[in-house]
Amino acid sequence: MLNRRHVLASGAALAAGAAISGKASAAAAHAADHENSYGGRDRATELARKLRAKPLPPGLPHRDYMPVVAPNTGTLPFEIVDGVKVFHMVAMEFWNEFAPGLKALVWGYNGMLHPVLEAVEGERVRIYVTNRLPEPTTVHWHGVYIDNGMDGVGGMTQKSIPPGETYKYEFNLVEPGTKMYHPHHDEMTQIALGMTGMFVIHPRKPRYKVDRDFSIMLHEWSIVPGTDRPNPMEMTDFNVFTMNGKSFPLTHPLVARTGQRVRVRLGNLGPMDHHPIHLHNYSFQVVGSDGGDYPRSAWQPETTVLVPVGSTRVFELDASNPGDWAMHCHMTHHVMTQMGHQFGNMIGVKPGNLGDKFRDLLPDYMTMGQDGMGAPMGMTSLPNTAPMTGGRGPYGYISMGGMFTVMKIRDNITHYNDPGWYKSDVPPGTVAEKAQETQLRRDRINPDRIPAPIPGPSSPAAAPE
Ligand SMILES: [Cu+2]
Repeated sequence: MLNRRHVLASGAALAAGAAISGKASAAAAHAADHENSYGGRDRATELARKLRAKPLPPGLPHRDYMPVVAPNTGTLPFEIVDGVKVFHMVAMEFWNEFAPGLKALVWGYNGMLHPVLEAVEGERVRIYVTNRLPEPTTVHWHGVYIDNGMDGVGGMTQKSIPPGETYKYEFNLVEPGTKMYHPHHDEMTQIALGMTGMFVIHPRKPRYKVDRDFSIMLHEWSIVPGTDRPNPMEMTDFNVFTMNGKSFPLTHPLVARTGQRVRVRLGNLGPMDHHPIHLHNYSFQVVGSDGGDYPRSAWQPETTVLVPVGSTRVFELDASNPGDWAMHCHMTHHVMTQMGHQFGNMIGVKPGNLGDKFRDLLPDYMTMGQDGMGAPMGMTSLPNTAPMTGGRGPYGYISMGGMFTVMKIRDNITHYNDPGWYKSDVPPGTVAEKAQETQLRRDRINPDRIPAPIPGPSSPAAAPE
């Protein structure tokens, strides 16, 4: 007959057995996870060996990987020659339209700002770089495990590429990840003028697949209103903020279908500022960086991910809720375009014709928002100057510009062209709207006791339709 002690003892034995098998499977999971991030000294040795080993055959889009979508920019084309993937990058100057009304001369590659280099783990790439700039340049492959002489540090690991010449970089891609590239010669000038890009190296065998894979390079610029050259001397007061070279409303939306798994790769090689990028509605998982995929145990639920200068961050989400979801930098001045910071706070002031008077002396002067700054400010007196804030939306003026875009999730779409605004699909009764007096009274709010707006110097700041 079992007594209480027996029961306790056998229970303890069962528990111990469970703990052992639990420990074993946890250890296996931990080892698998670990391999994706560190993998130990053996893996490090293996990487070094693979640098000089025979490469794997070149990977092809749609067969070996699903290409990334880089809104507003493109992916660099390649040729395959004798089992090597060949790219040709041309460093050059060209015009970029940042926002409606604002164009400037920038430096980039192949006539594009931030074009994506896309390749596959294990293959070999040969990248020609032609320098059509007025000064030497190099390309550094940021985060890429590489032969030292291919690292692109001008004067240290190679001779900088003189104007007019073409240099050749060639290496095996031994590690996948969301990497980047940029010059390592006169970085201050060349990066400030736009010479940065994403270098996406797809894994040969993905651990899992996603349905949409977006790539966005963040950048900041200093362009004095009325001028058309970004100023590389600027250290703090940037006034144009872009995603793949565009400010809202020129940023293309990120379109996905309800139910899809969506990946967003963000890179930041801007001169000085980190960008906390926020996506509305969704708690996403941060799954990797330029250091590689995070082990699943390190995935972190967030709604904002800080993308520091010199880093990439990758997040993923399950798109379960349709709508137009804003995705933007959460620094308030980074969702603005050009504005003057050097003048006083005008909130509550009656400016009259102050602006005209100041502009006689200071051509880039603009009087700033005495009723707040949510309404469009065209600054029409200045040529080549963007409005400070966003653009027209389905319900009125969107008072944000700069580093702002929209993730558009839709049910049952069959293509990824811009589906327009969600307003046309919105389920009835799900939009914030003017409260009715009967509703207020029902909910014990007395409409007669609601305070009047603050009397302003002009009529209350109404956003124009
Ligand atoms: Cu920012």
